[in-house]
Amino acid sequence: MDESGLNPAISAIEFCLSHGIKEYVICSGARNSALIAAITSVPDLIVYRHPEERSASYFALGRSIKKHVPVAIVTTSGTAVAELLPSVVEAYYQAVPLVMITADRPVRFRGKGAPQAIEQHNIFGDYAETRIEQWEKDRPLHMNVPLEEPTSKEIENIQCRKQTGMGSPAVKGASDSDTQLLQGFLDESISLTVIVGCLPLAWQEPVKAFLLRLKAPVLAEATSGLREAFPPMGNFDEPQRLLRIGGVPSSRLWRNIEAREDVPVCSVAPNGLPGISRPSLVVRRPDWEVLQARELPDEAGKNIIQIGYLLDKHPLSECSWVRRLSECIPVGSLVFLGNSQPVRQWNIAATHEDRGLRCFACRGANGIDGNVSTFLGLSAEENESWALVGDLTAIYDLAAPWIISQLPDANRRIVVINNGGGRIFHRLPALREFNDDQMQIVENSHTIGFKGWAEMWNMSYRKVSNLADLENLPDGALLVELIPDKEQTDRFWQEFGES
Ligand SMILES: Cc1ncc(C[n+]2csc(CCOP(=O)(O)OP(=O)(O)O)c2C)c(N)n1
Repeated sequence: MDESGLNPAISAIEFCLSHGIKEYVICSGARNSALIAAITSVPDLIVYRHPEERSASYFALGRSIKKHVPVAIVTTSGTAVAELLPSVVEAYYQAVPLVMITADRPVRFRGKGAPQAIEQHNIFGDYAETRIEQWEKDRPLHMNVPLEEPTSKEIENIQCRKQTGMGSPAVKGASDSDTQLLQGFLDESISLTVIVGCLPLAWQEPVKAFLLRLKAPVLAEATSGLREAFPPMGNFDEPQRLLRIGGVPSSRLWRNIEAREDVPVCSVAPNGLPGISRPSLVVRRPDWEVLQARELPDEAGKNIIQIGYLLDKHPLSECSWVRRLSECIPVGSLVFLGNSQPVRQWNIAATHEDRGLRCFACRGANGIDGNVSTFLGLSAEENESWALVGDLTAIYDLAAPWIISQLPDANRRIVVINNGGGRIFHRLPALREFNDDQMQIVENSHTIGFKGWAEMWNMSYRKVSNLADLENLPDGALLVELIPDKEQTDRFWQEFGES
């Protein structure tokens, strides 16, 4: 450290520049002023400002997922740092290179309980790399920067000397041993079922080409980007061997596989985790192009879910609304699917017509927090983007729209499916014996409306409870409060039969 004690701030930002980091989401405080000075000393960086670290960090996560490069979130010291944990966990499970640059008080304050000095070193534990030389951009990086109190003169003189470098690609190249392991699994498979969860964008085309060669039954979730290319044809109830590609799927097929110890499973997972507790094969980075796909017996059967008639019968049920949205969201839009039911409902009910919709979700840790912020991060350079989220999910992230005024004008539609609480719990068999009072606690039942939320952030507002209400939507940032029909929704699920 030089005399000023601010060199660590410059070094941290120069490290980021050398790795090509161009976007910085800054949550200010006094302690991180040297970091702010270092960032703003570099021309042509993209700088966002945000007063709420949790939302800000999810916004940065959305930027990083979208651009497939590291994006930095910058905070002051103290609880500001702790606010980042949820998004760091999500980034870890999604193998996203989120970079946390946190200002700290100098090392001599550690363990002393001095003001705004919490134990920040390694605060994210296993979820973030702290050794910059070990960081491989397939997980979050935490740079905790101890800083002395700066003088105004010192701040004035802060200047990064480096420009942004190209940085290396976030996704590492293929691994020969992974390719061989996966090839071995394929060669042993006489019958094989494939389930595809969230795929890194760079994987979508090669995985699609591989699956077209493989000709096995494929259940591709919306976040794989391949759902429309592989309509669900085949026997998914009784898989004999299962290949999972991408993030952990949300479908019942994957949940059931945990107990099916007779079914060998191979996961191709960017985060290297099996996603089930029993033994299975895991590979991270096979070379999709060299994999030999032995043609498997044609197992195509009936379409697994013949739900068209149920959707017609209950046109105002939640799933029918989701189908309707999947048909009327403009072609080519970005779509974010909130956790809880929207992501599941889309997988079940959305049209299989290929309308070029690009679907995203936070399925790393399945949290209902930060969903709106992640959506806004994903939406930054889009002309038309839509989020479908539950009401509690929206309530979790009320500060998210703060960022909208810093984004280019565009059609950003936040659809809150307001069913008065966490209705996913209504369908859980385990809770069937709960009485009304207990269900109220579990579901957090409420009668809150969202008009005031739209007004607070200068968004247009549209309440939707009939199909015609979705017509002629105003341009710009729009909050759609969608009120599904409760009875139709209940009847839909009863007749659909899935819990
Ligand atoms: C951060 C976090 N807290 C709690 C949960 C548990 N949880 C899962 S779904 C859910 C309810 C979500 O309600 P809502 O967003 O209204 O969607 P709905 O169930 O009505 O579709 C909750 C609390 C979670 N996933 N994430």
